[in-house]
Amino acid sequence: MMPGVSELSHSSSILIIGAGTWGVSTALHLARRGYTNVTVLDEYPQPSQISAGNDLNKICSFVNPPDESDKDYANQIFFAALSKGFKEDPIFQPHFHEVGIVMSALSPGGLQQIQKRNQEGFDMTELNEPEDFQKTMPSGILTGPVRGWKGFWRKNGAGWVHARNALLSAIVESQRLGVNFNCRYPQGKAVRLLHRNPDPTNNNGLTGDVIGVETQDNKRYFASRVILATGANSDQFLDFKKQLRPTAWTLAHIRMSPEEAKSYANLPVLFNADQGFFMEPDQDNHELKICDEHPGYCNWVIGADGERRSVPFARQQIPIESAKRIRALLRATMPQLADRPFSFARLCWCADTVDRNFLIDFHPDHPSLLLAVGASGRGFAHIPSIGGFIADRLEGRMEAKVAAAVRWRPEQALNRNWDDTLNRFGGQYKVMNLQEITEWTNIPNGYTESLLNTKNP
Ligand code: FAD
Ligand code: FSA
Repeated sequence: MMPGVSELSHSSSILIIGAGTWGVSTALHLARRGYTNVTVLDEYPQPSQISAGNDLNKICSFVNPPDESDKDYANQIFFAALSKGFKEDPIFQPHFHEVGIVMSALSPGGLQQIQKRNQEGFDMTELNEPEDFQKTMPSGILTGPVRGWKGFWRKNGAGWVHARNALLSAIVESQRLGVNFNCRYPQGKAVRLLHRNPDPTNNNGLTGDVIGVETQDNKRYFASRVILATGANSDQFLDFKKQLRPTAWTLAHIRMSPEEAKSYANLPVLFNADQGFFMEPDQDNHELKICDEHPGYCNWVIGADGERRSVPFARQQIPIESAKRIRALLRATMPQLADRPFSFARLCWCADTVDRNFLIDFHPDHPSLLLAVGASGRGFAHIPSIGGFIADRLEGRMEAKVAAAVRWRPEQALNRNWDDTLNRFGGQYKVMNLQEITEWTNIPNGYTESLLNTKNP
């Protein structure tokens, strides 16, 4: 134990900043382990409208537990744990829909990427011709040309999760187990970390261990341990030394009739690494969510130090170019829906690490601060289990090989190429800049956050 850091016990005060996917999973696991003094802060009421996990649906594929010798051991451990969670945990199991997944691509890079996924032991069919794809769904659905697509259909151990309902389910259970949620503005908005013995002459006073957080209403919360789980907004609290790149993707909904929603039920997820993806419509509100695929959008702002930083902002509109790509995906697959108006759209922010491995570690200079960030655009499916790994790290018992993969690793980001596509394809095949976007959708009632330090929108 580092000098000055209090002993951790089940009655220690633990403050989680961020009630998104990972914050909520952590709260649940801590409560299940018997921690009795857990508080979660969020600036938005539950489920937060800016949480990347607050969504109709998310893709989720299972993997089998890896061998010790697996090159990708840590990642496979994480995936094996989520697989168990969605199969067995009553809080999450009802929200998983095992409808299978059609994985596909157009470009050689995209094809190589989809093949990398661990598929052993699952029921797989290769898909080469448009008709092969069309047959993965009942007739009258994939009526588009599906031209040039190659891929495979995995019929089991994959599907989608009702993301918002899974989040809500975890929140309700955590509350039942005694977790205190303070999720509203301004009381739940963390504005800065509080440090022990801050030295104002050094590094803006950000020295010493972290002992709590100050909220927008000037209130101070003190805790034995602080867990930072603010997703794409995390690098506003401390210098992550370029380890996090806030990056946004885009999604849109179209509304269907109740009858249509029924006839589009139980479809396999359809993912194309170059064009985008969709799942069956939501059966409550009859909305179909569609995403275009691309390496992501950053919002580049030049700081006083001359460095560029991507600064997230919430917007329930998307660039027109993205809307066009979404319609192009529909034209290729379900042209009968391609011209319907969007009922909702938004930017959805996540934070990419250099290698897209998670970042779950204590901060080297602030030993009571645990970072639970860097979900790297693939962190939702981990909702049943990621909190268990975060709790393991908190308790100092994360498996060494896993801890090594998700450690604080600024050396990896020293010469970071901010424009790295990180094996993503589609769109313009490059990371795009929101500062360059002039045309946005104009969907009625779309919310736009105002941010002082960003020009856009
Ligand atoms: P979030 O869920 O975003 O949570 C961060 C929380 O912090 C929010 O609730 C926010 O309100 C809160 N917060 C922020 N600032 C403050 C503050 N100052 N004070 C207090 N609270 C604050 N993953 C998959 O596994 N499968 C998928 O199919 C998939 N699809 C995706 C599609 C899109 C379009 C996007 C963008 C992401 C997708 N992901 C998917 C990734 C996944 O959604 C994220 O990796 C995951 O939700 C990140 O969880 P998080 O807890 O780190 O962040
Ligand atoms: O199979 C998956 O985990 C899909 S994650 C969905 C997605 O939109 C990505 O396709 C995108 O590249 C980014 O990572 C955000 O999430």
